[in-house]
Amino acid sequence: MPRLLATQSHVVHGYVGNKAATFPLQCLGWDVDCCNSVQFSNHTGYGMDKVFGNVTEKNDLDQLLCGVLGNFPHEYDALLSGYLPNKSSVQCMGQHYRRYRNANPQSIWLMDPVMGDEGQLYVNEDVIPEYKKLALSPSCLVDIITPNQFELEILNGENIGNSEQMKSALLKLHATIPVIVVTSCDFKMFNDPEHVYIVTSMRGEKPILLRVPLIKSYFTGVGDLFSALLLDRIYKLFSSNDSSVRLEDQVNDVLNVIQKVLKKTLSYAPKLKTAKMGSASDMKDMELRIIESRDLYEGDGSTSRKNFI
Ligand code: PXL
Repeated sequence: MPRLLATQSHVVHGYVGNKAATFPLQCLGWDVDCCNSVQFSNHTGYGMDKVFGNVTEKNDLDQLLCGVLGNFPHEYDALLSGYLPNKSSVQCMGQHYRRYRNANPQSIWLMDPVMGDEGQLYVNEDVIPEYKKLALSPSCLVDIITPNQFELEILNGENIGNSEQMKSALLKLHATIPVIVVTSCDFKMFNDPEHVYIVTSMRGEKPILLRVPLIKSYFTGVGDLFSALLLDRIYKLFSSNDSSVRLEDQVNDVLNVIQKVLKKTLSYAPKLKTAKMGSASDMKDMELRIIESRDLYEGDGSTSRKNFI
């Protein structure tokens, strides 16, 4: 059974961070260990006046990661990192994961550099230089990174307005990281508000563009579910010696699963509607139906390339 360490949010109610990642990964046969970067009552989309709980203090996060990686120095096949609220939590995760990954070269590390979306930051600004250091250092040991376009622009220090600029941002990041999946591009770049565009890029190969129909609502935790499922598929891709299995097919498969999970989630909402961020009842209706989707995570093995452009 493959084993994974995930460092990201815990929410008591609902499904983001480790709550969105753990059960799907367990369904896929992973033994999942969780280190919680925050413990909140619910996700922040409910409105900051409705979020209770705490950020895991620097010393506590350090102790937890020191303890688990000290006690079990060769336990994990994969490392996953997601939402980390501030500079010291990014630094702490980075130091421990780097050390582990260096001592266990067969393991893989997926880093989702969660900073914000569509021009808006939703973590402390001081995480930016830390993520830049982690992702761009010549001794970077991250295997897979999953920024959205806004996060890629932050890492790159330049806006991306066309496909040439996208290619050059990818090339720059490939100097340190072999696999990049840009999880959503600015729709203005494609003049197509009906679809979400995704770029998958393997170092040394031509980037590939995929798109899926946009479901007009406001879901939270989709990125966390995406990174968990992608890590599962990439781990299996790297461990199989079958060279006909390709990254873009794995990403395509994960996108199909996510679409089904979102449709399943909508099917339980009282009425089909567009949820608004900050509305507590809308947020509750749009909590991902992680349990109800249990039969979807494997994917259907479909080789349909309908999402490819
Ligand atoms: O990645 C989504 C996420 C993770 N963690 C917390 C959040 C959110 C999105 O709102 O509030 C605490």
